[in-house]
Amino acid sequence: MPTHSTIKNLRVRCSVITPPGEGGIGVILLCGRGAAEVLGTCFEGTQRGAAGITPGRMAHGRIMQNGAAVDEVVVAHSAAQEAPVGETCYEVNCHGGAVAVKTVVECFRDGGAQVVPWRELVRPCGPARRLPLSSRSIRASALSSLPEAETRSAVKMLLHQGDGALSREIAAVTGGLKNGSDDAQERLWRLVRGAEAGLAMLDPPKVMLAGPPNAGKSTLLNTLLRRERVIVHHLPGTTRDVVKDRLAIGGMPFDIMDSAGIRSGIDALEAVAVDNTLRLMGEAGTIFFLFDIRDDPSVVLESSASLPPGEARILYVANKTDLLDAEAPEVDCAPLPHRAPVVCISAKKQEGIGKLEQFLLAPYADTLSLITAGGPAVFTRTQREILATALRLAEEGRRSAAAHLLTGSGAQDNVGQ
Ligand SMILES: Nc1nc2c(ncn2[C@@H]2O[C@H](COP(=O)(O)OP(=O)(O)OP(=O)(O)O)[C@@H](O)[C@H]2O)c(=O)[nH]1
Ligand SMILES: [Mg+2]
Repeated sequence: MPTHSTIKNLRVRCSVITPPGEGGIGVILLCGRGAAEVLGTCFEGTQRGAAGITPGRMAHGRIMQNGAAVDEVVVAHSAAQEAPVGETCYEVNCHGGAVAVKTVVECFRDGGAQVVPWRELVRPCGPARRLPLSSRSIRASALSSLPEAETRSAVKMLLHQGDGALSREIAAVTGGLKNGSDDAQERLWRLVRGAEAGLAMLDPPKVMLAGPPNAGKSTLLNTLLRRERVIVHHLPGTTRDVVKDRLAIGGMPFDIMDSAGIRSGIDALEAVAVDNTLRLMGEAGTIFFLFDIRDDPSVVLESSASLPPGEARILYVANKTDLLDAEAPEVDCAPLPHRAPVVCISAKKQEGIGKLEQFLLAPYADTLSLITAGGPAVFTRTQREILATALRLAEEGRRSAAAHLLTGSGAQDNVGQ
């Protein structure tokens, strides 16, 4: 029997491939050279053990943890040609309850398997994998990405790409590059530029609401989500944990995070919450930095000093304009770090919210309407990399090399579709 560390060296991976949540059945893939050994650590077959489940066969049995059965399962050994070369691959069908699935995964992990995201195990195989721009590969990627699409627009976008919108455009670009057509490079540039929107539809950009305590961050989160998601209170320091939720604007999903107000001289618990806020702020693509429009500038200056220096798009949001006697004054952001624009809103009265939504959509606005109307969209990083390299070649005047790269990546399959 191999030891735990030998199994680890055999890089056995497991992943749940059914959607999260309660369901009738949960399916876990267990793959790798030592998959039989990992299965053997916890599978008790009714008629045969793990070693007896030969390729193409199935076995019924129980998954055991600390001597007790945790679930009843049916294990299928994938036919050899479906598994990556040299690997054993089992499909373990267990009961679909979230706890059952989680416990079976735990048993495999304890047996030496590494838990990986499902996309690492479920990939188009064969020629499609080697030719990422072939119509077959694009279709396979689009369909296998459907479970990740969390907005209607993302689903529509993938279905259009599965139907050939991207393949046809790549074929037209490739043909144009070969025959010297003027607009081929322009069309290629549009594909590469629009990739950000296609990718963001499946991997929503992170937006952080940050700023001093009591600025109205939680109120703004509720207003953007149009429901009472988080507690709002007049006492500063209300929010401790970062709260994340999904927001869709014009069909584009965003992960929006409310956070603890940034300030110093606080108790140990709040200090942990602030540290957490600062860490997550570094991961956000967009930061709305809120402050009370009536705040003393020194308060705003102190907390804005913690804004990360990185690539994030920052928008200063002067909130609570409804509490001003007169029209909102011009807010001078010059002393604040980062050259960022400022908008005035009232989160409570839902005024000025459209400006925030426009700011979020701005990087995608051009391509979003095209994509939602069924146009071509680049939706994987590999597609973007190849197309960006082809564009660079075309810009250097090497049009036939660019066409060659696209053809070599599978684009020739698309011609005539
Ligand atoms: N008048 C008015 N009050 C607001 C507005 N936005 C928030 N408030 C009030 O300001 C107080 C603080 O709001 P929160 O949303 O909890 O502020 P926060 O930034 O999340 O505060 P912490 O979680 O403590 O960091 C509450 O009493 C809100 O009702 C606004 O636009 N106008
Ligand atoms: Mg709050």
